[in-house]
Amino acid sequence: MGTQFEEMRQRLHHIGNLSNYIEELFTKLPGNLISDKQRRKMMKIMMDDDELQNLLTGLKDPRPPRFVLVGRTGVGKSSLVNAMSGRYLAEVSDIDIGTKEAGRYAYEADGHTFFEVIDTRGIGESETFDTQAEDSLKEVIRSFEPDAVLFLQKATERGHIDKDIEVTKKIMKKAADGLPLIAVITQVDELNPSRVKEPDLYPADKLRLIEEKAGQLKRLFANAGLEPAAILPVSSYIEWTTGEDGTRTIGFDGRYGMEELIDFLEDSLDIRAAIHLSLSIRLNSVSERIALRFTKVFTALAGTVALSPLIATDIAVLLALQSILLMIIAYLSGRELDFKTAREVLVSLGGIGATGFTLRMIAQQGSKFANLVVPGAGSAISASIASGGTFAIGKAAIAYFLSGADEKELKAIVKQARRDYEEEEEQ
Ligand SMILES: Nc1nc2c(ncn2[C@@H]2O[C@H](COP(=O)(O)OP(=O)(O)OP(=O)(O)O)[C@@H](O)[C@H]2O)c(=O)[nH]1
Ligand SMILES: [Mg+2]
Repeated sequence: MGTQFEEMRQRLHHIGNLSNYIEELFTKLPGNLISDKQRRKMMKIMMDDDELQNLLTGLKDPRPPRFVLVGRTGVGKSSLVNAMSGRYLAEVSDIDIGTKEAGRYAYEADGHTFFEVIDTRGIGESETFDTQAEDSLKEVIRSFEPDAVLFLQKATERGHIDKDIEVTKKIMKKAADGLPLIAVITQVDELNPSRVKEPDLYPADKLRLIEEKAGQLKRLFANAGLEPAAILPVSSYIEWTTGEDGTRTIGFDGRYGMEELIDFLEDSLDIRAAIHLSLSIRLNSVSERIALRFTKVFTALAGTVALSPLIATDIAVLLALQSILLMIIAYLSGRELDFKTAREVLVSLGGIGATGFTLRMIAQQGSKFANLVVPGAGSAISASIASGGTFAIGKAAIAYFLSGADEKELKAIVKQARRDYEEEEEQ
């Protein structure tokens, strides 16, 4: 898949092993910043945190997303998979699953599997899809352990939608209970005026038709007692250009709604599948996305740390935690996992007053940082200040290390992060 991919995959894998060397990271903090007792307590809090452990597992063992695709022949299942990945993938028959209504496939390019799917294209048309066929399909789907069910319906379809929804209902109930059901309205470019293929140029009328379709499908699902996790209209329209060596690249890009679909999948799939998805199709922004995940996890951790009686009054503990977050984000940008890089950004943010007194203090302390005096009980940090500050620091570090923002931009980002955090707190 290319060296950039391989490098990033290894970098993520390395961070995934964080549990193994968290202790080592703590030792990279300057001496007597925090006591041994605090260090042990902090380590325990981190090791016990499900969100953090979950994220680490995903980074260590990414695997292709597994979808059950429900949609008739020609609805655009294969095209959707290509459109999501932006590549012309090979549909490889994976194993014979012994039912004629469905097949299991891997979508591949350059020896890399992007997705694994069970394609149920045959069900709708089949006259022989009886209880027995249903049961065997149920077993097949269960052992496949899908991440989600994708229901596909053409935007221009008028017939048999009810029947397709019934089939979906059966599948959900029998084999996919509790999984996200994502309804995808395909080929929206074919809605009037169908000659307009350029998504940015869709006229208001076309956009209105798209919205109507989504509303209509939602009602049909509701009538059947089903509520999809999302209803997403897309166009997978791509004109491929074939090169001399037979490889296909995008000639004309008419994709619509694809970013929304991928965003939704990243948020709702199992973490290992979500990270594989980011890594295979959003390589350029994957480090930023992972950094944001870490920022969220550490934002919650900071709250827990601030509430822990052992360390509640100690600002240095919060700094230690934030430093580790910074080391991780710096590492995602390709730098060393060391305290020096973390401090570099803490100090530069201190200069712009990022998180109020916390950072100004470090900036002033400079080389005396190691001797930071434990503030008295009066300066105990509340959980919400600890979390808010950590969130702002994470966002600023992402901007600094990964987007190369300048000081002015950083200021705005930090301000925005604090507002975002406060808004979320209020909800
Ligand atoms: N205009 C337009 N055509 C599309 C779109 N998606 C798919 N098509 C076309 O519709 C036809 C069927 O698309 P496929 O992706 O092969 O459909 P499928 O669901 O995989 O079909 P089976 O593999 O037979 O089950 C092809 O000619 C595609 O080029 C789209 O978003 N817009
Ligand atoms: Mg197909």
